[in-house]
Amino acid sequence: MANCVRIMHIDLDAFFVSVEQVANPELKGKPVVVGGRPDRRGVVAAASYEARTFGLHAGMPLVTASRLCPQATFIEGNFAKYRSASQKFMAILADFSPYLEPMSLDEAYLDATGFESIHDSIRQMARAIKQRITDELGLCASVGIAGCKVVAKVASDLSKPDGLIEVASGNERSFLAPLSIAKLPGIGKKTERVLTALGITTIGKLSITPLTALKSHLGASGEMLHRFANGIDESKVEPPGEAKSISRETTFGKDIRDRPQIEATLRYLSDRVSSELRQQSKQARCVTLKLRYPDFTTITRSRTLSQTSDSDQTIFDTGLRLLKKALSQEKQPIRLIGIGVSHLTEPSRQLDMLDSSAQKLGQLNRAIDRIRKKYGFSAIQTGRTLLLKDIFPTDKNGYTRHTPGLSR
Ligand code: TTP
Ligand code: MG
Repeated sequence: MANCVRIMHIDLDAFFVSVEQVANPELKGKPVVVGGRPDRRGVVAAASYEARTFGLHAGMPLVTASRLCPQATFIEGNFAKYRSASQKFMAILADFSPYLEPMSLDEAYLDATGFESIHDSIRQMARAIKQRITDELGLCASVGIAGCKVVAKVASDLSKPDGLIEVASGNERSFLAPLSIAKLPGIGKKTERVLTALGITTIGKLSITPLTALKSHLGASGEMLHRFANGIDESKVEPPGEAKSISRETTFGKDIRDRPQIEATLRYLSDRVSSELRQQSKQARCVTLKLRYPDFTTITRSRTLSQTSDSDQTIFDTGLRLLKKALSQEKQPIRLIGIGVSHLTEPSRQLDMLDSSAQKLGQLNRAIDRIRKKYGFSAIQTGRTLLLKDIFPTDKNGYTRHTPGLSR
């Protein structure tokens, strides 16, 4: 008999917080928040399950979190520590199956089809994975097992914390049906509002809503959500090629309108993005600007480059054009700004040779990278970013932005 497809979704519980609790066991069982000091701006990155009982959650402003739960311990966080824990977590998973697709620092899909023969059952395999994560890292993972990715993810989410849910093959639809639409990946706040207004509040109801109706209200994503609601997701577990995008963003100390400062911040973030691009020996085809306003609405605007690039100047110029357009259309001050690049490719040498100005720019950028490697990121700055000295503290690694431990 052919094996039926078995996909696992593994996600660590309260990841950043749990890493802090391993380092400082006194924090175990207590309300803990990683994200920054409560008197600063910025948001909760991770909240312990004890903190969640007070209503705290990721993305909540720190001031609100400290008002709801003043007794919580607030930790700034340390990205390098979480990255290192993440690498160990992924290494454990890779011991179980080469068909592994990391989705974020603390989350991965694993294709376990056919692995029953090694572990007695897939459920047993999941238990063994959870055990190793606890024994070796002191962390807790929740696991969902199902016939496709989207249902496995819903299952792991529902099982949290320290959970394990297996959805038997063929039961995907009935498993999803009673759940609220908010549990379905791909349904954000906005889509939830549209569907609720139509009287669609459960995934079951969504699954039997005619496709044409969904498409007329939700556009192209209506089709995907209809498939998901019916427990259908054909996407494969894809072991990583390389990074698909690189981005950097920051929240300002206070909402700002000052154009030179906004542009200087964009310049700085663009430099960090392009420097990372060159470090990965990649070029980008697409540049995306992200802005968040004081009311938390967030927009992204993208532009395709006529030629792929890894140059500070090109990425900044493109971001700046997008920024100018966005600022002309929206009069609110800015809370957060970010810039990212995507559609990454290997550098094309031929173009460089044809275009000597591109070649010179490339040499200049590489020289800058060498100096920064030796003396720190702030050693070289364009005139524009010097303005930032007034709004962000600096250290050897550059400006420490809103959440210093999490700045990259
Ligand atoms: P999640 O897996 O979404 O959250 P979590 O691990 O803290 O909690 P759980 O999975 O048990 O619900 O994200 C993993 C880490 O990513 C999280 O610990 C901190 C970071 N993160 C942010 O920095 N900002 C965010 O908005 C979110 C959602 C996560
Ligand atoms: Mg998690």
